[in-house]
Amino acid sequence: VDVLRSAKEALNRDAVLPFYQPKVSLQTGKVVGFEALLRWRDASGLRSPSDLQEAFADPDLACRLGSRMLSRVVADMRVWTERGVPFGHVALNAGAPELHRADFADGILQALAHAGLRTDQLEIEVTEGVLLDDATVAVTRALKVLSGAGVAISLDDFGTGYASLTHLKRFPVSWLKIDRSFVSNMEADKDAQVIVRAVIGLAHNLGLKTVAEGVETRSQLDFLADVGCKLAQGYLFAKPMAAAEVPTFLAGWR
Ligand code: G
Ligand code: G
Ligand code: NA
Ligand code: MN
Repeated sequence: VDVLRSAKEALNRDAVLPFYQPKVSLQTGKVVGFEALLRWRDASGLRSPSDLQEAFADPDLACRLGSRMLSRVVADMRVWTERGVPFGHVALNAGAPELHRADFADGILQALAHAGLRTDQLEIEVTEGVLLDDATVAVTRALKVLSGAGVAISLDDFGTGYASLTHLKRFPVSWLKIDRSFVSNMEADKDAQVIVRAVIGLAHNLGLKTVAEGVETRSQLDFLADVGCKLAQGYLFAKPMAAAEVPTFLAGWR
């Protein structure tokens, strides 16, 4: 109840905002885009979705948080575009309540069009749980409309659920994000290395591109590059940062 009230207050105070974490190409070393991660400010400081589980479990609040994130992200992308900041793309996370709304896909396409942004400048991240448990006609349709319009879909946290790649191929997913639990286990656990190598190979054979999350060390990065992973994200490159820090970050990147 407390979390719900403080999330509502944050929405009313306009204190919900995206932080941005870069995605780096393992081939070129360039930043190709950013994931937008929700943060909200309250008296105790800056808080993240792990404190907000209850708010995301409330469908109405989850949708309000999601649409606030969309408008904040689009506004940031516009500012960067006007200033010539080469941000690449932004990936927005979307949960089941948002994906079930009949106007979800159209709302995104309208927001992009209104801001004069291209559809390939935005991506949507969904968790495999959404496609396993909640893959209603509405969700499938939303993903088809978005990907058909040029908004790429990423499958987040891959490997934490029980989704098979053949099942996932029924959805218009372009990117597979290998969950950070596999990446962080790779050094200590040879099985995790075998799994990551196999998942990347299978994904590529099925026409999916791969992103590794939670990359913290140089040796994880070298292993991932060696097995052909396309992109990586993690504290090795940068922690999620405020929109205002993005231009400086990009200017200082190699
Ligand atoms: O940033 P942090 O580690 O707290 O993120 C925790 C989880 O919350 C991640 O799994 C992330 O995908 C999810 N998350 C972050 N921002 C959003 C958002 O805007 N919407 C939704 N639905 N989930 C988000
Ligand atoms: O579930 P999702 O993958 O969207 O969660 C992303 C969350 O993981 C963000 O809250 C972000 O702060 C956190 N994160 C990003 N990179 C790293 C990393 O290298 N190590 C750890 N431990 N957490 C990370
Ligand atoms: Na995510
Ligand atoms: Mn993830």
